[in-house]
Amino acid sequence: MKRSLELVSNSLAVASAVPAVPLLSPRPPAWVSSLLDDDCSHTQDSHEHGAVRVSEGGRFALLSTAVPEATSLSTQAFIEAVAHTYRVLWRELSLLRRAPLRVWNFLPDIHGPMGTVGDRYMAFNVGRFDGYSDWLGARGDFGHVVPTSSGVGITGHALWVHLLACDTPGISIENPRQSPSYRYTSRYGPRPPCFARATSFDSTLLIGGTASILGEESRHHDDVDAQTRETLRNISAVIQAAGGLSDRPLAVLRDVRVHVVAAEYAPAVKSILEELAPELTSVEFVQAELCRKELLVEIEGVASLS
Ligand code: 3EB
Repeated sequence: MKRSLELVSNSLAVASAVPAVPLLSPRPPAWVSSLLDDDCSHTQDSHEHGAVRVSEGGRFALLSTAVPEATSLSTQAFIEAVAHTYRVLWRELSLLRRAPLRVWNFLPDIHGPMGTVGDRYMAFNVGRFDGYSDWLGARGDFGHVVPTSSGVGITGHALWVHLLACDTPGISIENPRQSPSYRYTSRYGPRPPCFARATSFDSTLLIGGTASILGEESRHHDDVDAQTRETLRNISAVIQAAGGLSDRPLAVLRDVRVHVVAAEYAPAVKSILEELAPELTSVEFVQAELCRKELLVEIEGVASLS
C-alpha cells in the first residue's frame, strides 16, 4: 500500500501529468456564464418562467430546465417528457425573441434499458425528434435549423437540458467526415439524434460534443489514444468547414471540456491535446458516461475564427 502511494506522489511530481477529473455536474461549462456576464450592460437577470429558468445577459440567454424523476418514468412517459421539454424550451425562445446556438443534454442512467426502443439515450432521441418535428413542421428536415449540442450521462435521477440563445441566429455547421446526425440510420436507435456539429456566430464557433465517429460509425473501440486523435480530426474538420485556418485548424481552439468515461484515461488525452492543440487556453476534464458504450472520450469546445 505504502509503495503504491509513493508511486502516485512521484508521478504527480512530473509536470502536472495527472489532471483533476471531477464527476460531471449537469451544468454548461464556465465560458457560458462569462458570455452572459461580459455582454451585460446592466446586471444579469435571472427569473423562472414555468419550468424554465431564464438567465439573460445582453444579447444572450441561457434557458435551463429539468425533468426531476426521469429515471422513474416508463419508456413512453420518458419520451413524452423529453418531447415536452423541447417544445417548452422552443416556445420560451420565441417569447424571448432569441435564436438557439447550443444545447447541453444531461441524461441520468443513460444506458438504462428502455424496452424495444433500446437504451435511455435512444429513447431520448425519440423524444427530441418528436419535439423538434412539432416545432419544425416538416418531419425530418433538420438541416441548417437545429443548433449544435451534446448528450452525455449524468449521475442522479434528473434529466437536464440547457439552451444557449442569442438575439441573432447562428449558422449551423456540419462535418464532412461525419454523417449529419439527423440522417443516421436506425443502427443507433429508432430515431436519429438531431443536432449540428457546430454553430457559428460573430467570429465564434461553438463545437458540440465530438467523438470518435466516422460517418455514423464508432471507431477504435477500446483504444482511448486512437479515439482522441479521431475526435481531434473531427474537430479540425468542423473548424475547417466553418472557414477557420486551414493549415492547423486546432490552433484556433480556445476552451474545451473533455469527457472521459474513466478518470484513468485523462492523462493520455491530456498529452495528445498538448501535442496537437498547445494553444488551448482552458481544458476542463470531467468524468461521465457517453451516449454509446464503446465511446471512451468526447470533446466539446469553443474556437475563435477571427
Ligand atoms: C454522435 O453522434 C455522438 O445527442 O446531442 C455528440 C453531440 C454526440 C451531440 C447529442 C451526441 C449528441 O456524434 C455524440
